[in-house]
Amino acid sequence: MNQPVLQGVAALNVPAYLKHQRLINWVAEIAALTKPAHIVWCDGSQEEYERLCADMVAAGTLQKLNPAKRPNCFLALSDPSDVARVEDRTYICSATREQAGPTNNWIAPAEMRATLHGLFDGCMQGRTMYVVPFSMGPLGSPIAHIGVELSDSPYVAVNMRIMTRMGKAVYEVLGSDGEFVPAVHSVGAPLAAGQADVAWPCNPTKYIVHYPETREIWSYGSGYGGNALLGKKCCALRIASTMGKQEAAAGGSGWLAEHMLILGVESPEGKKHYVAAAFPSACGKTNFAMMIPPPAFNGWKVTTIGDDIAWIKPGQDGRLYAINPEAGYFGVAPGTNEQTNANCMASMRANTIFTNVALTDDGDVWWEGLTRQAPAHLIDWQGKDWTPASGSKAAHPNSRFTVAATQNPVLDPAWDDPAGVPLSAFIFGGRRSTTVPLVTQARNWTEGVYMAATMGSETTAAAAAKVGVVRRDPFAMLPFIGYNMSDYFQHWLDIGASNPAAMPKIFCVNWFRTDAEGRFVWPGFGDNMRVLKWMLDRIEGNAGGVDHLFGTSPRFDDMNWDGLPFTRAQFEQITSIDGAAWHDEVKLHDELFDKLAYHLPQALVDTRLALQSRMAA
Ligand code: SAT
Ligand code: MN
Repeated sequence: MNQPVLQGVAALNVPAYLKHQRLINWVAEIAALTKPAHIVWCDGSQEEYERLCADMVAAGTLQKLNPAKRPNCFLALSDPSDVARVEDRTYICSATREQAGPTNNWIAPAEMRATLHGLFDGCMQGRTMYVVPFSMGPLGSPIAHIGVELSDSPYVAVNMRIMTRMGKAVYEVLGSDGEFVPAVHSVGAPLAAGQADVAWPCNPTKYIVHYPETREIWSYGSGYGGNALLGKKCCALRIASTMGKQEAAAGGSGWLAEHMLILGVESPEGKKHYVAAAFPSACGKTNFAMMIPPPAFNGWKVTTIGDDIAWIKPGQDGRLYAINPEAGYFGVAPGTNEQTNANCMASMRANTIFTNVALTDDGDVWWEGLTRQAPAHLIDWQGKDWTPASGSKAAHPNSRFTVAATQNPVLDPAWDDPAGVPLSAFIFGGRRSTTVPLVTQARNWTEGVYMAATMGSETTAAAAAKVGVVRRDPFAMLPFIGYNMSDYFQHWLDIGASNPAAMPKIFCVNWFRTDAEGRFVWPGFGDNMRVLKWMLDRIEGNAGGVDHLFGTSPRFDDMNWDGLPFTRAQFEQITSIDGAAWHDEVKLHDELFDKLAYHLPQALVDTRLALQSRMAA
């Protein structure tokens, strides 16, 4: 291979096994721009992972946890300013503003390129640039896509190894001319000669930028989660959603990249269904994906395909097939415990990277909700002494664990199947303390798309913004659609129209209604199995329900209550439909549709009109 010579920066040192000249040239070009002191081509090996972790321990970025309590586990504490996705700094730089649509930040590509060129010039000085090849989806699967992330963060390199199929084998799939998504990431903190590093370098200026036309990702200034692990939200949702739409526009069937968990549920008789469920960030997707059914559901099994992202394509038979493009979980720690998610607790007993949780005196981790009683002393997520009297949170509300899917004791046997699994249902769930009932089935595809499109949710700590305000979050994809949202709605309608009889049934759920004291009424977690069971019975055609304004919901007697002391009055509290509240709710749908008027599908407008006339009747 031709090894471009770099002026004044690190030698490229391209490994002999790499046969892709375009990729090599791109790495050379980015190195010439960013000027790293060293370049490391990640091979994805265990040895490399251990070496990078040891380097980060030496640098103070990671702390090794007590091997007797958490073998091969590490703790990273971020800069206090770098703890979540930055939606207001996230851009979709398509050729025109209309292509990005009113829900995305947009700057003309040429202008953004000029800005980023300035920021990236020399931004890796004094640091190592890691070349991180990754596959989203099983290596070589026809559904999978390959990306390469260039990052000056070793934390990113090791997290990407857990979260994706990362390493040398990716180059074999790429061959000498395969397509890949180029992704450039810098923490934006160059080091002058002799300048000491900090534990978590980052920059107050942040840019998370996507160019859908060229399928490029550029991320600057943050080392955290979805801002920096570019295979996840940036590639597997924003770029991939655009790809799925583009393929439809080019005359193919098109496909969907969705913010959905995928789970398998098997009855005691051995009948198995797969369902995909969309919830906004930090609304319990990981818990739902690893759910343990309550004792009364003896013999029922829930297994995990994925906990955050689904890529979904029509198969030969017209049904929709889903894969999980990821290989690990980057889940929210607070609230996770042996009662809420025992499978998750088992997953993170070893080989886990924790970020922004608290450290116990015996070298283990702790977060709010892990135990009923907090330890008497901790080091909090900001590295400070903490006691229960401190009055602050010991773990950041968006603190996370990174763990390989293969550590999940209920991993579905088909989780790595390149063909994907056929879906029987889509579930859409928001976090709403009022208004939206426990569960509703859409009477047809269009009604289901309407439900998903108008979904609202109270915001969580996963994004750097005000928490707890209701915002419209269509399909739980507001921060993740890489193109115009109205075109995305149309894409969903088109996929449904391709084979209506074979489509999954659509449901919307709300686990989060509260009582007058603000307490959740629905027990959630394993008891969500009761709702899932009603859905499966509906799919099989043997569960009752009652039709109302916007769909079909179970009556108390349509659900299985074995082993749960849940009263009719409580059921009423979480399923009642308050006419006045719905009047206001539909006004908010109107506001959303006004905002999305350009290209808004007429079918959704008609659905809203029908809803309004039912309300008036
Ligand atoms: O985007 S993150 O990976 O940081 C978390 C999320 O929003 O789901
Ligand atoms: Mn997510």
